Amino acid sequence: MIIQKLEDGWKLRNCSSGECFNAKVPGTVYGTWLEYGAMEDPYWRDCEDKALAMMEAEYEYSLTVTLEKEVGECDVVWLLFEGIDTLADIWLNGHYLGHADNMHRAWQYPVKPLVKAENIIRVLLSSPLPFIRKAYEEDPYDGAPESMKGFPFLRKAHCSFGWDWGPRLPDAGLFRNVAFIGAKKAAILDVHISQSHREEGVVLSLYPEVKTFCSEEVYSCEVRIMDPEGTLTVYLDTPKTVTIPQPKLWWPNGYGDQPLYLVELVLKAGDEILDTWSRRIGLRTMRMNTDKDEYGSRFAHEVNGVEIFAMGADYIPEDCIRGRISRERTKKLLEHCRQCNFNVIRVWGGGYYPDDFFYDLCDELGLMVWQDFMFACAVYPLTSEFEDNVKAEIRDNVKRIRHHACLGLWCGNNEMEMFISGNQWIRKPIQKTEYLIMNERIIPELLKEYDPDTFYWPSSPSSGGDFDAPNYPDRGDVHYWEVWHGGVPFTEYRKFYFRYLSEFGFQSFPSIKTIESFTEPGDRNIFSYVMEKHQRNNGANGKILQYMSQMYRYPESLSHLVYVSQLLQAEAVRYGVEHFRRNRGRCMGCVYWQLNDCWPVASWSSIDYGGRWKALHYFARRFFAPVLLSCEETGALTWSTDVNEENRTIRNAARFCVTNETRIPFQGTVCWSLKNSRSDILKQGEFEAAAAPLSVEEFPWLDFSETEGRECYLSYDLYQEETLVAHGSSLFVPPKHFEFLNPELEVWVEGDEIFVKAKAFAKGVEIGNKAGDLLLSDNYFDMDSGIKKVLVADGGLEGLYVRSIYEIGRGT
Ligand code: BMA
Repeated sequence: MIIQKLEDGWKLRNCSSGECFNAKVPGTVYGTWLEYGAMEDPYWRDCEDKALAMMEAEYEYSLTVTLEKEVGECDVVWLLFEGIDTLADIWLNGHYLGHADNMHRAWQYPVKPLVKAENIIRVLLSSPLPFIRKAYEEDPYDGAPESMKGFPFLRKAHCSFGWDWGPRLPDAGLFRNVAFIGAKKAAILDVHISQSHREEGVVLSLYPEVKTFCSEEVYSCEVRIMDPEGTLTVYLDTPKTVTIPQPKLWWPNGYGDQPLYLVELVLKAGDEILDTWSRRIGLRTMRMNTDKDEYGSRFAHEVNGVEIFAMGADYIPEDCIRGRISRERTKKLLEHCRQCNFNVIRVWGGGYYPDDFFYDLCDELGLMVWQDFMFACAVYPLTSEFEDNVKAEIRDNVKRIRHHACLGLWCGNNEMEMFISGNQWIRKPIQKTEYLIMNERIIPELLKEYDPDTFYWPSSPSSGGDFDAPNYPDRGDVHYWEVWHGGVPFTEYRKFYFRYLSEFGFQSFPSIKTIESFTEPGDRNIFSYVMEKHQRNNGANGKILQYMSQMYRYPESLSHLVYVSQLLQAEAVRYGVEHFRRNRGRCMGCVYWQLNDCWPVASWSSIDYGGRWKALHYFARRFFAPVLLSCEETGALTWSTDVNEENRTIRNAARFCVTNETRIPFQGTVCWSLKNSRSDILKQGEFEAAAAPLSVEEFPWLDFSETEGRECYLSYDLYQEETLVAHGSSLFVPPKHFEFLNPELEVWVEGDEIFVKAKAFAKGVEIGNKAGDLLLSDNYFDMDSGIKKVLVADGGLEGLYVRSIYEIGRGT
């Protein structure tokens, strides 16, 4: 096919004010207005409100373009819009092409009879705001309360109307490529590739969708396969299947490599090449094991026959201003996932289907994708128009994404089965029926046709569908929100043995530099108007403080508050993940909410909008380590947090555990010591660890009931021969009650290494710099007295500082 991209020369006009700018496509209204300095940055202070008001207007894109000669000579010509956000009417040379009303679809119009040498394209974008208001007035279909009423009526990223971490910025535009596409005689519209793993190799069955425009020619297809080493094999004469002997299998990160094969189909008429189509695939089997077992039913990814413990986070759109998203930026984000031992990422259903490069990167980085369809926290009106619209959307996206090695499963929606089964948002009985028709008939039927090889799960969370106990702990996946939304302490995690956690989380503030990026000095208090505008979970700045009071002394400065909030979040999630990994087998997944932010905000993310790692992201590198040493301690937090309780009984004890998530046996030594605040050893011991592949080794309980928890802590290391694999420490009391000594931390640099010296036990050691752009091999760590070295991965070394929990609540 011949492609003429239509990127430059567009004009974009506000139809109310008449303001007009040259615009790039792909692009959006906000992106264009920001480029010309015609609006304030919507992330600055409370400027979001003005940006929202801009979306009451209509906008018009127009382009005058010369048709490329080669395209003009084609037998067919289409005008393709890969993504329109969202309500649009389209004209070519004065002829009306049609109405678009779904940002999740591609829109393509046959235009051969309409194109001329010079062409005028006009796209009128009408406002989404009156549309959803009117629809809601006529027939109220409800959804998440943080979003604008009526959002379920429009197939537009729901979170663009606001979410409990997202602002109301319903941008509009031509956010993906626009092009004239021409084809001569015949074209390959798509190819479905299905894999069968057999003894003789991997058999690929190829199902090309070829469209011919000229009946008398005889066509053939050639298949070319380039293996990961670059060796090309060509298969002639339209083979229906192709066998790859000695296949190099694709594995998720941590279990093996990610070799990729390039599959190319060449459509020919004699020697003339009419069209080519190519995609990169990975050879693997990928399913979910849902077999019944002694606890209920399993829920585990199984790749190449191996059950994988899913470790990762939920992904939301990376920016509300789409032009700020790029392949480079996504690459960095996903690399930061791989560096922290992620093997899965869940694309949450309230955003939009990511660009192709997202999935390409996941293929390369070994990140399995849990892909929600874009339905979240709502009920939807299943009229016949709506049904046709979402069917087309699902078809488009399934065909676009299905060949990717990373695709782990399709999931119907986010949290609909759970909420609807509890009658949330239900005003009339048909809404429940509409849910079932959509998620348990329409979607599975489409998948049967377009991607029968990929596992389908009706909702997240679910126990398999039919409103059968959707958030049940012993079957399927669970969203566990009692910690945070329910307000219970994070120690509750240990009371559960979920099969697969696809959401659980804890909020923190973004880094201080990120806060500075949207505030004036006078705003920098967590209860100020601006700070509350940048906290979308109602009252949650206070909730962070409330949770903080359970663990830490009161931090006097905003800088300390931010630091402690991040440590608190990291400790909470670590507490959960380590427990669930100790229960590998019964539990097979920990996907925390949430990886990233779409603007600068207080939220559950582990990487803030500025791309800065919060403490949680550093913790993730440790708690998702392929071989994890964890300590299940019992002390004040598990026995009694009330210091005034009569006859308060606390039994200090601990049990170590090695979780081996690799496919090779682990042999090593666990060394532990009980130390006082100066890090003098009071007691010590060691265990030989021999953990079989994909298994857990637990050691006996150690009793420390004679120990005064406020004065002593446990320090532990895991060695593999002479190499230190992991280090950690555990307290028997909340840090606020521990009698820290001043570690008198010192920090210095040698080459690209930073050294920290502590004169006493230091907890939550943070190293930072003036610019707030330091990325280190480790940070927010605990250290015994002594010296610790970390590597600088990125950022400057000017204005280096170091602090630890000791400093909190001491008037600094
Ligand atoms: C779950 C998600 C999101 C939400 C998050 C935090 O409910 O599915 O809808 O943002 O928790 O509340």
